[in-house]
Amino acid sequence: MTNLIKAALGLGSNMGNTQANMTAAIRLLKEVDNLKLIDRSSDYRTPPWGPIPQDDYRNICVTIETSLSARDLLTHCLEIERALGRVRDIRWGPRLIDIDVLIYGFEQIDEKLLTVPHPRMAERAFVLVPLAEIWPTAPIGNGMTAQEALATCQGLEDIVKIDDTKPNQ
Ligand code: A4P
Ligand code: MG
Repeated sequence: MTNLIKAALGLGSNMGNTQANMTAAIRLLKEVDNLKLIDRSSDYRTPPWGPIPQDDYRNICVTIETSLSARDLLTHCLEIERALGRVRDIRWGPRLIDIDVLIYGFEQIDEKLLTVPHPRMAERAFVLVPLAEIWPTAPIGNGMTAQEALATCQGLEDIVKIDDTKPNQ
């Protein structure tokens, strides 16, 4: 692969078997040409963010290296969401799987269908905690790293690492 870009993806699931949904999403990501998975964070149980009452989420982040353009990367993420049966209805509503492009190198992209770095990342503990675990120096925008943003982020205490060897987590 030439011209490799390091990127980060955020994955969330709060419907069905969330562990199986994550595993399936990772498997499909690994099958994408010109995309190499570098790191996967732990899984975290996180309270639902936003105006819609819904179940807790399982959130993870992964880092990848890719020669895909940012737009093609997003297209693959959306295809994987579709392949896993995601139906888009309510914005910010419950979902089988959501895959967001958090970071794509140092690029700033502001297009109709793609904004990178992900605009709501800096205040979301459910993104920053898994991201900082695997890529503390991740450039999340405004000259900040993931690790630095954690210092001012609210709700860190509600982000709980999941131990899947124990039942009912
Ligand atoms: N889009 C633009 N930029 C991006 C990007 N960087 N990555 C566009 C991915 N997509 C991007 O997304 C709508 C459109 O956003 C896409 O088609 C793409 O062109 P969507 O996934 O259909 O809609 P959504 O996810 O409901 O909206 P949005 O604004 O992406 O929601 P968020 O911000 O992802 O929030 N609480 C917890 N604890 N954990 C979660 O993971 N997730 C959400 C969804 C709400 N609450 C949550 C969680
Ligand atoms: Mg999304």
